[in-house]
Formats: sequence, C-alpha cells, structure tokens
Amino acid sequence: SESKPQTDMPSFVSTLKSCKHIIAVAGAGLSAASGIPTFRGAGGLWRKYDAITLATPQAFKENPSRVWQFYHYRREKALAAQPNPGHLALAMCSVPSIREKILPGASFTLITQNVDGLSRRALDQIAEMHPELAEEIRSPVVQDSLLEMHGRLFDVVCTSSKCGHREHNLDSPVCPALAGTENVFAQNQPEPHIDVADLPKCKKCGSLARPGVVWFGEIPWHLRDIDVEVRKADLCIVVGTSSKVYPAAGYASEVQARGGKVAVFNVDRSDGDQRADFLFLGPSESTLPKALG
Ligand code: BJW
Ligand code: ZN
Repeated sequence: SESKPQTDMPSFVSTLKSCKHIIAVAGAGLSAASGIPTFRGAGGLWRKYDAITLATPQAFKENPSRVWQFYHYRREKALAAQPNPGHLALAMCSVPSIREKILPGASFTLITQNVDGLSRRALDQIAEMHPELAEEIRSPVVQDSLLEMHGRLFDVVCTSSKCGHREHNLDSPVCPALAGTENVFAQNQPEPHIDVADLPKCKKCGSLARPGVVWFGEIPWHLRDIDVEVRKADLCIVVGTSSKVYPAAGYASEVQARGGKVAVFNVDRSDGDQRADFLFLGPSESTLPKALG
C-alpha cells in the first residue's frame, strides 16, 4: 500500500505510547548541532578530501599519517563538543526510571553509528543532574543498551593481528606529533607528513595503532545484540542518518517487514523515508525533545 508518511506529532506520540520494544538508529545528523561535521553533503569535506574515502582500511594503509590527522581533528572536535537536546532526549529513554514516565512498559535500545561518544556523555550528564540516578545510569542495563556499532573515536587499537590490544584513550593530542595539525585548513598549504614512527603506538607491543572505529568492509560491533533488538522491535526511530550505509540502513525496513512502525527524524529527505510511517523533517535537536518529552 502506498501512502504518505504521517507528519503530525500527536498521532506519533500516541503510537509511541503503545509500543513495547523501541529501537532508535542514529547517524551523524544527531550530533550536527553539537558542531560535529556529517559525512555526506555539506560538512563532508576535510581539507580537500571526501570524509568517506578517508574512513577506509585502504586509506589508512596508503597514508596512515593523513588518516590519523583526520581522526585527530575529529577527536579534538568531539572533546570540545557537548551533547545536544537530541542526545539528551534519547538518553532519557535509556534510563528505566525516567522511561517509565514517558514510555511505560517499553524497552529502549539506542543503536548509534556515531563514534563521537556524545550519547554516552549525555547519560553522564543526566547522572550529574540527578545524583539519585547515578548508580542506575552506571549499571550495565543502561550502559549496554547503547550500542555504538561503528566503534569509538577514543578507542585506539593495535594493527598487529597477533596483538590486537585495545585501549580507551582520551589524550589530547593522541600523540605529540599530531598536535596542531587540525589547524591546517587551506588547500594550498602543504599537508604535514608524519612519520609512522611518530604516529600513535600500541602500548603493549609498539606496533602502529589505529583508531578503534569500523571502516568500510569491516564488521560492525554488537551485531548479535542489534539483531535481537531489531527482531523484537515494534517501533524504529531513525535519526539524522542518510541511510546509505549498511547494515544500519536496513534496520527500519526489517522492523517494518515484521509489522513494526518506522519514524524518521531528519533535517532533509533521506533514503527510504517515503516508506516511513512517520516523517519529521527538521533538526532532530528540536524535534526529538518534542516527540520524546
Ligand atoms: C540532520 C541534522 C540535524 C544533518 N538533525 N538530521 C548492502 C548493499 C550494498 C553495500 C553493502 C551492503 N551491506 C554492506 C555493504 C558494504 C558497506 C556499505 O554499506 N556500503 C554502502 C555505502 C553501499 N558496509 C560496510 O562495509 C559495513 N560493514 C559490513 O557490511 O560488514 C559486513 C557484514 C555486516 C553485517 C553482517 C555480516 C557482514 C561497515 C560500514 C562502516 C561505516 N563506517 C563509517 C566510518 C566510521 C568511522 C568514522 O566515523 O570515521 O561510518 S562511514 C560513515 O557513514 C560513518 C557513519 O557512521 C556512516 C553513516 O553515515 P550517517 O551517519 O548516515 O551520516 P551522513 O553524513 O551520511 O548523513 C547525515 C544525515 O544527517 C543526513 O541525512 C542529514 O540530512 C542529516 N542531518 N543535520 C537531523 N540537525
Ligand atoms: Zn600491540
């Protein structure tokens, strides 16, 4: 059946209240209002390079110096950024004692493609605002309901397959040689070249380290947990993603194929949104708090 997505908030809110297993699939648009550039469209260029071509194993193999400069720039941006009202609205749904008041009796899982850590920091902010919830928020029930499927900017991983050591690393800069390279913007300014010896190293075996993110052709994280939630879901909220990258782009139609509903929140049109049950065109930092408040 062909019918246009609904666009009125009250009917979405009443559908939302009747759902039992809710998933949200987020993309770069969720973090746009925090000053984090998106991948496609405006904001998708870093120096003269397309962000998509830098986020590949091939790019890292050919020029680890350039790719590390890109990730160093992204780490510094994320460190300086704050979660926005869209992150906070989703984080509230992740805390059972808050969720009971907005979505009584429902489960909620946030599947994010973003590597910036802002959704986890939104949880930390709620814990700071409500100290009585801090213990609940620190618990695995809450922390494990946030699935960062494309990895994390602040993980650093050894490239040696024999070692594979991974660490959480918030250093700014991630290594001394990268300091200041984020400020090289002009296209005609020579690109700094950093010797592999001066790039981030594995603290265990000394091999070259890489950002702990999921590049094209690599297997996303948490696929088993995601599959369980996608199969159960009766509502899929799609936020700030162009829905061009799989497997994430396929979750909404999987939910719909099993009879669930789909609601898209995006500032612009995105792939598959004509098949959504609800479509809210606008910045998610203002539409999400209205929908989930
Ligand atoms: C706003 C807004 C505001 C702005 N408010 N909105 C099936 C068919 C064809 C190909 C494949 C397929 N399955 C797999 C593939 C291959 C490939 C793929 O999908 N290719 C396609 C491009 C065709 N996928 C993979 O390789 C994946 N791995 C894989 O499939 O493994 C095999 C396997 C899987 C499952 C089971 C068994 C085997 C891995 C994909 C990894 C993607 N990695 C990156 C980089 C991560 C690290 C980093 O951040 O640097 O992930 S690429 C990049 O794209 C990044 C993003 O997470 C991802 C998605 O981008 P996103 O978030 O949608 O951003 P944009 O910029 O595209 O969109 C922003 C949106 O926000 C826009 O719509 C704006 O309008 C909107 N917006 N401001 C609301 N204020
Ligand atoms: Zn190592």
